[in-house]
Parts: sequence; C-alpha cells; structure tokens
Amino acid sequence: MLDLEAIRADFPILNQQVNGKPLIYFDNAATSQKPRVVVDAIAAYYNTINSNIHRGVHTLSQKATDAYELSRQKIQHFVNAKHSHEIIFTRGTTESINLVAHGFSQLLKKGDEIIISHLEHHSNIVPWQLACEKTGAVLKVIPINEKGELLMDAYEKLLTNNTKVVAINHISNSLGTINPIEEIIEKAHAKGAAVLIDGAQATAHLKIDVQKLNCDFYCSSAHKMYGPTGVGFLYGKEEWLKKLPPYQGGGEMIATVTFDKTTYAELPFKFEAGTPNIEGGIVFASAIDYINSIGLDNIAAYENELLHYATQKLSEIDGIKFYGTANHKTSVIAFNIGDIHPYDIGSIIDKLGIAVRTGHHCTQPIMDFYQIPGTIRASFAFYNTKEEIDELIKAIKRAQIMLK
Ligand code: C6P
Repeated sequence: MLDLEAIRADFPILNQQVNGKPLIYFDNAATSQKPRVVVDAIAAYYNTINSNIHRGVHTLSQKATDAYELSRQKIQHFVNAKHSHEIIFTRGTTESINLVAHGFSQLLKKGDEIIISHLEHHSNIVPWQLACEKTGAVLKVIPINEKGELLMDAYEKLLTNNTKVVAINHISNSLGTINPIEEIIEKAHAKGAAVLIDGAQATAHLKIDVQKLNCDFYCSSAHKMYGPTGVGFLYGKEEWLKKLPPYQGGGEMIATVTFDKTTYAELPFKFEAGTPNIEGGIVFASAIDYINSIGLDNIAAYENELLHYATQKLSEIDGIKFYGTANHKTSVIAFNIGDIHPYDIGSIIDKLGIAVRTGHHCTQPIMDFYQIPGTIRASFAFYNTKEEIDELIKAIKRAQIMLK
C-alpha cells in the first residue's frame, strides 16, 4: 500500500489550481512531475559544486565529477548492467537511438536488414530510416493486431540471415502495450542480430535487468522517471560499444589528437563529446533514489489498479472506443468519444484542470493503422488517485454534452 498523501506532498506542483480547478495531471507518459528531492538537488548542485567535470584539478570540479560518476553507477545498478562504462549519458532516448543508428550506419551494407515494429515512436523509426538511406539497408516492420499487440509469427518470418538490427520499444507510448521483448531478443540473437530496446515508457514502471534480458542496447530518458529533462542514458554491451564508431567528435571523447590522426577515449567517454548536462546527470541519481524509495513493485501494482479502475469507469461512457487493449499493458489509456475530435475533448477538460495528451503522440503509423487522426491519452503515475479518475469521467461527460 502506498501512502498517497505523503507521496503527493512530495510533488509541490500537484498542489495547485489550473484554470481555477485543482490540477489533475494525467500526462505522465509525456513527462512525469518532479519530487521535491529532485527540484532541491538541482538547486543544491548549482549552489554548491557547479563546475566542469573530468577536466579540473580543483576541488569543485572533482566533487562534480565524483557526483556525475556516482550517478552513472546508480543507473548501472538500476538496470543491472555489468559495468558502469556500459552506461552512456545522452540527452535522452531520442539521442540514444540516434547514437546507435548512426554507429550502425557505418557498419551496415546494402541488403542488410533492420527490423522495427508498427508500435514505434518516431524516434525509433526515423534514425533507422536515415541509416537505411546511408547504407542501402532495408527497413522491415513487425505488424500489429487490432488490440495493438505485435504479431510474433510475422516477426519470425521477417527475421533472416540478413537481419542485423532489431529495434523495438519495451512499452508503446500510445497504447501502453508491453511487448514480449525477451522472446524478441532471443529470436533476433538466433539470427545474429543486435537488439536495441527503447525503454522510454518502461523504466518508471517496471524493473529492468539488462543482463537477464540479454539485450545489446537499452535506453531511456530521466524526465520520464521523475528526473530532469535533457538527460538520459544508453546502456550498451561493452563489446557493442567498442565496435560502434563515435557519434560526435569533440572534447572529452579523445585520447590523442594530431592533425593526422585522432585516437578515441575509452568507454564511456568515447560517446560523450563536449560538456554534458552535468546538473541533469547528477540529479538523475536523486530521481532513481526516489523511485527506489517507493519501490518499482509497489509502483507497478498501484498503477495497475488505476489502469483497471479507469478502464472500467471509462467503459461506461457512451460512444467510447479504446485503442490498445493488449492483455499485457501499463497505465496508458487511449480512446476517442464518438466522432468528436480528440483535441476538442482535450481542450475542454483542460479548462477543468485536467491535463491529458491528444493527437498522434509521435506515432503516426499507429494512427494510420486505426484510421484516426489521433486519440485522447490519459497516462497515470503512482501519485494519481481514483478520485482524480472520477473527475476525468465527469469532465468527459460534460465535454460530451457541450459538443453535442
Ligand atoms: N514520448 C510521449 O508523450 P525523448 O523525447 O527523447 O525523451 O523520448 C522519445 C521517446 C522515445 N520512445 C518512446 C516510446 C517515447 O514514449 C518517447 C517520448 C513522449 O509519448 C513524448 S513524444
């Protein structure tokens, strides 16, 4: 059982009125809110140890470097990576995927194949299209069924000896589907392909063990995990990170530079050119500590309860159609009401203090599959309550009457 009163008190932003109504924040899949410990850690960094890292002999720089590297270790343990140098700090999931796709652009050749799925966020589509354009590799897509689940038989047929990369999200941001990544990874490995898992929607909800999963790459963004924006991580197996060429050139990622030849730094620095988001990297650790203090098992159990409650309550609304009804899903609910445009409902309920996301959620192929312009998406976090869901139902009913 979670102590919701205490948890909500940890998030000062929740205790406010928006448009004259108490804020109800159901846009957690876009970005989560930040607990006071995270907000305070940002100020503490700037008030006490702000300086550049890995460069200075002076004390502040050493303190900042230690805190940054400690945070790398926190992430390592959070996803159970074997080595801390297998964790690369990035701007977030988008940059992590671009880093890997860019690297593969220099390893792939014409006729090689990359497999993604119909459930991907644009960040796990476009970087691979760019890689295909550069190399002549072919992009293949795992289809889905009406419930928003991957067709695993079709996946097996797509895999060939030419498959070099399989890049799949752990959880769909639009539909909440939890994909069977263990099976996907095993089957890809049987063909010798590398596997990247986009974990942007997973790391705040499920316990991740990259060694058990045996994935080659796994990535996520701190801002989806109650941490700051502009920072995230890429986990890569040591052997793959050694094989991939650098993503960007600049300071910090080199061993030696002459005009004739540059040699690169050891992992993880080979992939970390330039001054990073130091504050973000350091504060990421506070977000992880916060998640650990609540416990991912407790979070998952409570969010599941919210998902079932909301699904049941929303089902009672006339004309509701759900998108994404997979057997195995997280606390994301996507729906439309009759033929009302999702934007109209979103705008009206915003006036009632309720934040949801409307539109294609950076997954246009999913909207094309259902032949809709977009959905209303309510995504829950462990600070949400059943009472807030009751308010959502009332607000939607009110919007429905206004738009009749
Ligand atoms: N999805 C959403 O509202 P960045 O922007 O780099 O932190 O994460 C990109 C990304 C990649 N993959 C998945 C599965 C995602 O959900 C996201 C971000 C947000 O659904 C913002 S578009």
